[in-house]
Amino acid sequence: MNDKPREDEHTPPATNSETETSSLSRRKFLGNAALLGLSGAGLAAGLVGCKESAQAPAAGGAPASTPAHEAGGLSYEIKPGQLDEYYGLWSGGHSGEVRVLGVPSGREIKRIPVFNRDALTGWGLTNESKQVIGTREDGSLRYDTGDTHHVHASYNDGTYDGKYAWVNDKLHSRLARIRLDTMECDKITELPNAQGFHGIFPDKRDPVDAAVNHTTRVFCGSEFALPHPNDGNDMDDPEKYYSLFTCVDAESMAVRWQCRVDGNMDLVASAYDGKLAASNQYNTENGMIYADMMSAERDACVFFNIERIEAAIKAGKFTKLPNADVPIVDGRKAANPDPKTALTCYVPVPKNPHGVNASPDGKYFICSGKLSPTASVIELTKVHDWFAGTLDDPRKAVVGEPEIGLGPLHTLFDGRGNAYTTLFLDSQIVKWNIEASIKAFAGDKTAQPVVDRIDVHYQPGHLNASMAETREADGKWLVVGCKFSKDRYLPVGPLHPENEVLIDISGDKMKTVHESPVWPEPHDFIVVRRDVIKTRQIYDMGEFPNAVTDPAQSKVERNGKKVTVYLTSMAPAYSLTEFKVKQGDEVTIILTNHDKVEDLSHGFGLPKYNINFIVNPQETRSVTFKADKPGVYWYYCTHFCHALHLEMRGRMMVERA
Ligand code: CUK
Ligand code: CUA
Ligand code: CA
Repeated sequence: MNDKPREDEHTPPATNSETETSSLSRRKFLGNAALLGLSGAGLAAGLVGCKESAQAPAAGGAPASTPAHEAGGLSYEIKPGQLDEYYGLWSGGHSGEVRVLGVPSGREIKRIPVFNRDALTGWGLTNESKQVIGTREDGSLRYDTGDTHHVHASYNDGTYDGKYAWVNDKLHSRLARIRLDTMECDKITELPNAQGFHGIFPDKRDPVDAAVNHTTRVFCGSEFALPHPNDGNDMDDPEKYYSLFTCVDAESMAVRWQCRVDGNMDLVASAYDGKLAASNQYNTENGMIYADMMSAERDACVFFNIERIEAAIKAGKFTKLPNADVPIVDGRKAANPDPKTALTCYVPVPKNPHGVNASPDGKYFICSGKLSPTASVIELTKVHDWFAGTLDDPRKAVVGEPEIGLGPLHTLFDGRGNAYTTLFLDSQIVKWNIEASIKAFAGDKTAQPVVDRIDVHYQPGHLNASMAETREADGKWLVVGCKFSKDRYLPVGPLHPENEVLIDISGDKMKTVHESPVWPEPHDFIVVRRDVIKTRQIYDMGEFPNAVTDPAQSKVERNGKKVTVYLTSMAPAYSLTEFKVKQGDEVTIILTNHDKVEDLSHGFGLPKYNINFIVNPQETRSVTFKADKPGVYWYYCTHFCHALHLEMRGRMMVERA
């Protein structure tokens, strides 16, 4: 095993003992050497170390090939024909999509195109999807790139209600909603006055109306400061740059309000009482370059008093920017001198924190250190005390600060009082006890916060545990998203997959039971009990206002140069085996799938016109294009549907003008 001391602190220790924590105190805050680990060169050096230790068995004692249940843990094997216990909703990173995985198997079940184009489903090509994504005046997509980071689902009474999931687009600052009954994106909102829209979190109940105990808002943080309005003024004057926290209505997806802050925002969390939302801030310095962003020893976790913000808006205490009709309140410290009326509370936490997560008992938010080997435990009643004017210093809301390892990023929970934090630089997961960390912080020398640690391969970012962001956290499975897979899979050229690791957390010791490669780059995921999500297997034809409800209505309708083709499908045929249009026509094809059988989707591919989409059972989709090339074009079914699938085709004949 790997027992010789290493200088390279990115090398994952191959042991599974608590004794390493003692060495952490010598490295209280990361110096320049460790910071190098965050840069490309340092990271590469770290990965060389990873490769060596990869020869050693996985930490936790057992080689990965030992089934967990043999060692007395959970059974994770899902036999053919068996269904998984949990849905996993995964972000797809800069692929722009969301994915649905089964947990614990790790099987990818579905991809949900959101901010990307998708050749299979026609997302980004059909008129219906273009309307959701948004178009420019010429009808082209407003954007066909995106960068999804954080997926979170809607709540009722502190747990998931299976209605919606939301995901952010960091690239163009958009928030997308996915309806979970069909697992399709149904709305996208572009946030005004924002770049680097990163953290999102739905509220868990209404802070104003106590009777409403489900999600009505989604909170959005933005990482990058801008001059406002961002129209070319003040570009050389960083003093004028600032960031806005945005609240979006969960149902209408309209932007409700924005709140100006000091510093920037990164991740977002919402409290179980519905009254507080928070964002960790790594750039309280308002630096424009990274060296400036790391100059302060402490940054902050900023808390938003939602009820006060909404009351201020109701009372007309807001401003607006000329480019968007959105009320903006001022949450800067200077604008909020009296805690009893303050809209925001800035809780100081160590250097460049990353991640903020709400413990399932509703009591704490955990903010990771990133450049400090600590996590900060913030007690929410104390934040409320500060807002009530009975706590003099917001720093006193920090009630625990355990030293847990290098490069802590994200923290999740097992519902039994333990927290699990990814250590990016150490390539480990550390399990620690929240109450023990509070005792230790209060001076109890016998309290030992760190319970266990385990190696993962390599450089973990997010992690999540089953139902861990709800009151029903069940402490069974922990999934870890590793940013580097390095040597874990057959080599496939320069671009590597990421590595997802499944850890059994049901016992005292964590046990790694499974790994799988994933297409880059999931950032975050939630693991939802399968009974929470109730999907529909077929659509209702009546949902589509343009449905061709009777195959007998199939026809070509002309209105000047605009031609509409009404078409239906029923295996193994389209209702029209040929139709004629004229060169120069603007053609809209509306296709309704009349098959009512589960899993019976049809495709529609039209050669040389760049058309390819599918229609699911009882669904209607349409496409519009210019018939600019004369000739015969065989449209055909792209989605295998029937023994006569290959015969399912017809001719579009474009007559020469
Ligand atoms: S961020 Cu990716 S590891 Cu966008 Cu959630 Cu922390
Ligand atoms: Cu219809 Cu294949
Ligand atoms: Ca900083």
